[in-house]
Amino acid sequence: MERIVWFLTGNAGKLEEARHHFASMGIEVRGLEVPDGTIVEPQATSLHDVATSKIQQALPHLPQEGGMLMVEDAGLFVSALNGFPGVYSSYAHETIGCQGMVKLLSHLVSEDPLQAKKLRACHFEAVAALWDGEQILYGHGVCPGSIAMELQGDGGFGFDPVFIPSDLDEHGEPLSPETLGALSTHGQTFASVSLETKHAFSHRRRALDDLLQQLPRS
Ligand code: ITT
Repeated sequence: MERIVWFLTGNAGKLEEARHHFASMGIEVRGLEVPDGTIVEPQATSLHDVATSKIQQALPHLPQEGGMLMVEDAGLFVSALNGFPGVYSSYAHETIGCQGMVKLLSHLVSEDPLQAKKLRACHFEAVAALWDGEQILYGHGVCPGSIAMELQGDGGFGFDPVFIPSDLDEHGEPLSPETLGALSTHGQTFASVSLETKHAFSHRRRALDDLLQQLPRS
């Protein structure tokens, strides 16, 4: 029988990415609907704590037919802003958006592209938490990169139009900004590349892989 993961998320982009990824494992991902106001986003300072709180709040709403329950919390951490917006990324995206992020960093420019990348360094981070029926398993993923000088591309969601991932080595691991990798978006943002390409780099894919490794195969 196909395994089911109920994914609590209000973000259609995240649901699509998780579906795409879990399908290869024969796991069906379904969106978990809960009445408005059921889940209170905690004022926590770590993605791990936010994810744990949401799992605990959502557990009573797991459908009778059973299955696993997953939440995944992500954020964009900008070095020059001491990690802001981090756990507040959703709010920052709703308020200042990608345009505001570019504006916040507009003073961080250099004619040297490498220096510019370093000044505008950031990373996406994701924590996926999954209730497997007995315990909560956690997966963690990071994707380093830099903030683009302007919005680019119309795919993806959230801060994708301003996020340029760092290159990857031949094993798919991220490299420091000065190193040219085996896989590169050549300065393109996540919003300018295919979902497959985003997945090769993405914090979400890494967090979900980390989680999948902890699940029994059947
Ligand atoms: P949930 O209902 O699942 O919590 P959310 O949109 O609030 O959906 P997160 O808290 O995980 O999602 O992420 C916070 C924000 O960080 C999100 O709204 C985006 O603006 C940004 N973000 C997270 N992952 C991203 C990605 O892969 N690409 C672009 N932006 C991303």
